[in-house]
Amino acid sequence: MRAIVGLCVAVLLSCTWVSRSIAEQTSTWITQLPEETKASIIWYADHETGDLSQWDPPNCKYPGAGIFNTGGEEAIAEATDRVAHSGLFSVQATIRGAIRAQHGKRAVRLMRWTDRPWDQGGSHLPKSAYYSTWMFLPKPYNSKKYDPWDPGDGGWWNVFQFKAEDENDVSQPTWVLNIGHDDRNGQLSVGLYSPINSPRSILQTNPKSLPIGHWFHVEVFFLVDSKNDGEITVWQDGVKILHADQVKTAICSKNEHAVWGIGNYTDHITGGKTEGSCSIYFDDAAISTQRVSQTIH
Ligand SMILES: [Ca+2]
Repeated sequence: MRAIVGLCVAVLLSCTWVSRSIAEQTSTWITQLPEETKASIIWYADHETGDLSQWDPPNCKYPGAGIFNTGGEEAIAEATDRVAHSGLFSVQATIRGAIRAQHGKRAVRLMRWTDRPWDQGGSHLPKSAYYSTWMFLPKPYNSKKYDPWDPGDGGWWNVFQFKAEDENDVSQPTWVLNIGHDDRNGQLSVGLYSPINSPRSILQTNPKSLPIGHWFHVEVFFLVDSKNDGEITVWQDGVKILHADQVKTAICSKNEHAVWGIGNYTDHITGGKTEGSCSIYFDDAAISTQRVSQTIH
């Protein structure tokens, strides 16, 4: 009898420890932000639901968001516990078959254009806001294209983008954060590309390299304007790395709203297990009216 009681106590203690342990692990980065910063968050995804319902809410006719993949079974977005910035889960964005632009584009796109589903009283995202996410690159991927098979774009790898609808209500990219590869030292860094401005590319003068196998934070301030009064500023781990103002950030005054997304999108990449395959991770993504990376040092 004494042995049975002892066993029960041991099991109870063990259960208590497990539940506390999980609770501690699921206390996410966002819940630990300063109160004022936390109060400015319009929307976030920490993926602690263990699925992608924060990006693609079920049972909504008009979610104001969604997951848009290109490439059939060669583009997969899924929640994973393989790595997590905080809590237990992140989102894994995987593409395969992105080889020398010969098989077309492969894309995972996690997109938002409202603060909450239209069905639940959602509104367009504000005219200006901060868009952020933690990212994890497990390998030093390289999207650069080389002669003689470079079709002329030199390579691109879109991991964070803004879009807007044109006069015909067709969604088009406005500003893209690409990850580029420096062949001289093998380092990766973020650059901006905008097909609706001139010049189209803005690169860092002294590129801040991206870590491989470690989480890093990317935050963008985006002010929407279809004339030339828009603004975009990029911080990496709380350090300002890119900026443009007096630029176009929407295509037409009719659709002066931000559409934001993160993902894994290219037509050529190496550095993974096989040519054309690439998995990257995102966690603790947020839209806010205050800069969340002020707390990162
Ligand atoms: Ca998480």
